Amino acid sequence: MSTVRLTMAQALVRYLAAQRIESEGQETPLFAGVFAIFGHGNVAGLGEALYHVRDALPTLRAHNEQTMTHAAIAFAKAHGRRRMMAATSSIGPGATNMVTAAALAHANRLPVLLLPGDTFATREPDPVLQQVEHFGDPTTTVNDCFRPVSRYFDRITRPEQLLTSLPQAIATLLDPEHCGPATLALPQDVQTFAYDYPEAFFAPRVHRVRRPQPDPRELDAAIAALAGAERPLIIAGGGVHYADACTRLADFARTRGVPVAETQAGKGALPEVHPCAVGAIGVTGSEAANRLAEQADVILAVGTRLQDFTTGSRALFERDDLTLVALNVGRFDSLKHRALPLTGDALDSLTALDVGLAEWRAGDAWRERAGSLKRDWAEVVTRATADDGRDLPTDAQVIGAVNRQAGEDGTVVCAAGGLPGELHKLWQCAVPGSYHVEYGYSCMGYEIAGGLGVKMARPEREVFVMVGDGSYLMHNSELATSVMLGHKLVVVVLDNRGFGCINRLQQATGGAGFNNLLADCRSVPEGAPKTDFAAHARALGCLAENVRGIAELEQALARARQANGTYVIALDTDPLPSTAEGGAWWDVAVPEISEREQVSQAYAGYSKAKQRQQR
Ligand SMILES: Cc1ncc(C[n+]2csc(CCOP(=O)(O)OP(=O)(O)O)c2C)c(N)n1
Ligand SMILES: [Mg+2]
Repeated sequence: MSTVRLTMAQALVRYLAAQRIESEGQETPLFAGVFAIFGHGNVAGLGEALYHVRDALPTLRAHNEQTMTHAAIAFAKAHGRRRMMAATSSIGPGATNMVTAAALAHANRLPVLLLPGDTFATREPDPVLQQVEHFGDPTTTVNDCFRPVSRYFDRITRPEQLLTSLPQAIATLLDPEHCGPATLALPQDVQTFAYDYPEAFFAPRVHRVRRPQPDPRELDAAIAALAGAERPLIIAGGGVHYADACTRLADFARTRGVPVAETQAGKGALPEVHPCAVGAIGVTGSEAANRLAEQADVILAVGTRLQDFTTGSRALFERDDLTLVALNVGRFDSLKHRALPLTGDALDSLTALDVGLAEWRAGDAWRERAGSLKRDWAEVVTRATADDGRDLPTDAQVIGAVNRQAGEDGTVVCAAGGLPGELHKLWQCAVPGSYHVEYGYSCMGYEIAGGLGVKMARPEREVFVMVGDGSYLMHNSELATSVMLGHKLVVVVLDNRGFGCINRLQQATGGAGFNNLLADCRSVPEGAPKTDFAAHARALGCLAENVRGIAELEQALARARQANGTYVIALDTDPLPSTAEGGAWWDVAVPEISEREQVSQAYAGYSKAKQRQQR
């Protein structure tokens, strides 16, 4: 067996560069690159190794470990989990900065390879700078924080461990069911140790994402359930996109007249103009989808985790007389909510259902009802998103302006605040891939970094990041990365002077306005200063302007589209209004007792709503 003598870090990057993926007849490198922030925990070992493969596996310098990893995750999502990136940090704070991003990837079932540096395996110089000492357990390091937020975790304490661990890490990243972050903690000394690796380990390897087939008996049961349905509804989740099943689902729905509602991750599976598209479902759902969910006799949930925002905290559609069929690539998700499970790939399973269902169609009255609810909802959207000339526009009106400017080739990116709910209700998708909202972990500060990852994956699309003042102030430094790398973003900052959505939630639960809007926060007598977002963005190298009202915003958006660099537009918005129509109850626990009368009232309403919740 011929061998090659390499350090562990050199072997690691050589292996990564040799991995390829075949998708839709095209073969590309599996890893588009490595986001890296170096420190003593990775610069000498992994850093030196990355330098030598920088053409095959580019290294990209970012500004914060959490947000660079968000960018890597967004890249993978925009590629339908078929291409991905790695992210490497030093030890200690650099590594723990990535933990939040690992959790985000974990919740959203998205692949990212995390390579945090780790303390010396030999322990010879202990305690090293940034090492947290664990008195009772010297095998523990801060990188153990990655365990609960990784689908695969290993600490490489000997160079030869790569031979068995790396293929498992890659397999996890590509597994449609177990997909999520893979973490290889890399002690800084072991990164530099040399070993005679078999040459064959580095042979180019072409991967394909598996399509697990449904079990014939589960399929028969699902067909029987659907074939007896008069009032069926489909809920499309992110799995529809990842299985590349959007067109198949659109065809299935059209021929059988089944209305399709979408989760946050599923939004855009059907273009808004599709006759069966009835919009968003759940807490931030359309009136059309939610009424249909209440009245359906069979719901086919495809590729969704059925989280509380989708199920209205289990009070929207979980009735005893409803049959829920859960088509999901993962057993974990297809068994939730007492569903009839159909575990398998969404594309192939939809095809199998289609064959088995022969001539079955939804009832005429049901199809007409769906059509008329859809038309009613379209009027709500038009009304909510129209400019009425006010000085402090609503989030909905800003969404209207951005949506008009985004057109066919724009993708909107968002994650936290009041915007995701309004976007879910109101954004009109032209094609799959035009809507990218991270609402599994809903992590403030994902927006700009996520936009960067989307733009890297889909350079042909104009990426519109919509971000609140709170999220912007939490994480904005990857704006500088977007400028440095030449990946253009159009960023719209909605400045409502605080955490608008949490302020509304506080009021809805009977709370006093407290610690959310800047006006309600402890501050110097003259109040918190107004942030000049345009000046801030310009300082980071962006083109930027502050505008007032929707008319000015529309003009600025047109300028931003023409520009060839990252362009930030900030405007003041009203923190109070949100679209009242649509939506469903959301379970947010209210104090059972309080000195505030408003809290007691809220609790009474809360207890009543709880009664509708199926347990
Ligand atoms: C990292 C993180 N911390 C806290 C939260 C809870 N949270 C959700 S939205 C929000 C406020 C967001 O403020 P902003 O971005 O200005 O949006 P707005 O609510 O004003 O629309 C907070 C604190 C979160 N989602 N993520
Ligand atoms: Mg805000």
